[in-house]
Amino acid sequence: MKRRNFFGQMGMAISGFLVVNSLQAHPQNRNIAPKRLNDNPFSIGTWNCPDAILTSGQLMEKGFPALEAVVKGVAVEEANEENTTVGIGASPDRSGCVTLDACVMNSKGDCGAVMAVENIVHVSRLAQHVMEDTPHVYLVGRGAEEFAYSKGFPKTPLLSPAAEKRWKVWLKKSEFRPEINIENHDTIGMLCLDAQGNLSGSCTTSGLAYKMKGRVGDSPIIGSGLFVDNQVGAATATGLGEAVIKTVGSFLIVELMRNGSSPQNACEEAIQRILSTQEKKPDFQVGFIAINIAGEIGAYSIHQGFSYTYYQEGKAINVPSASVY
Ligand code: SD4
Repeated sequence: MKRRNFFGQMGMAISGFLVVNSLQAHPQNRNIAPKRLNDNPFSIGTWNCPDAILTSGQLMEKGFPALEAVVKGVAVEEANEENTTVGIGASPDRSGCVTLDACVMNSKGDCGAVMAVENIVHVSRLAQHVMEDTPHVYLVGRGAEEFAYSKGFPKTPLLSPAAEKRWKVWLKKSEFRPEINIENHDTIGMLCLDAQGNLSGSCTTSGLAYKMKGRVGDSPIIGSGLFVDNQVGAATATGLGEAVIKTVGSFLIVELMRNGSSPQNACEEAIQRILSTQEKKPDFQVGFIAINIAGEIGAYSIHQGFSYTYYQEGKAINVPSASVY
């Protein structure tokens, strides 16, 4: 065995041990995964996003398809100025400019995404337009913004006074390092399963606070921040996008489910894959959520603090995710 392979496998074995160990350390987190009841609409979103989840669930109860439910659901957070990682009010990049990323994917496997978009609040809806009204999947920057105006989106400055104030405080030290606390990660990834058994998903974010100008993370990248396969299930991610992109996390989870893994095991294996590339305990967070077509869900993260919200019988329920550490 080559030395590099040996250490690679040792690393995987060690991180496998950490996963098992920490699961034993947090057993209360393991039996929480709820399941869709009968054929009722079901939706699940990253972090504590009750209004967004309620919106999506109630729309599906009224007969709206999963795609409309997911886009209208995440729009609640895009319009929420208090959410510092999505839509209006989000933290800017280092130059003080708020740029948004989003993608959508429907039950037919169609997808669309926009990246580094300025002045547009509802970028998930814009991604849907890219999917439905253009021959392309990705539109970025100025091109995406101009496309939005051609579709009637209003021009809206995204930097709120509160976000500008936070940025000015940050500028004093200008220290950039990924943070793992909940405040710095509330990108919304949402997966909806409608009464017809069709799945759709969306992921929308401003990315990491004070990122380099032009930086794009995993959230709008199909297969990394989101993947949907109506025959199998869907997954979405939050956290340090660079780590998710390197392991194509959401696609990996769907492929693991295709090969028989439960959503929970698939999320755990995707986190394990990230850990296997790390020499020491990572100082960044990644969290995944997943759903299969039977309506079973899974969630897993590197560090404690990640949570997810799901819709069931008219309620949005927030649950802490199991984690490695
Ligand atoms: C990114 N994954 O741009 C996003 C950040 C995130 O909550 O999830 N924040 O890397």
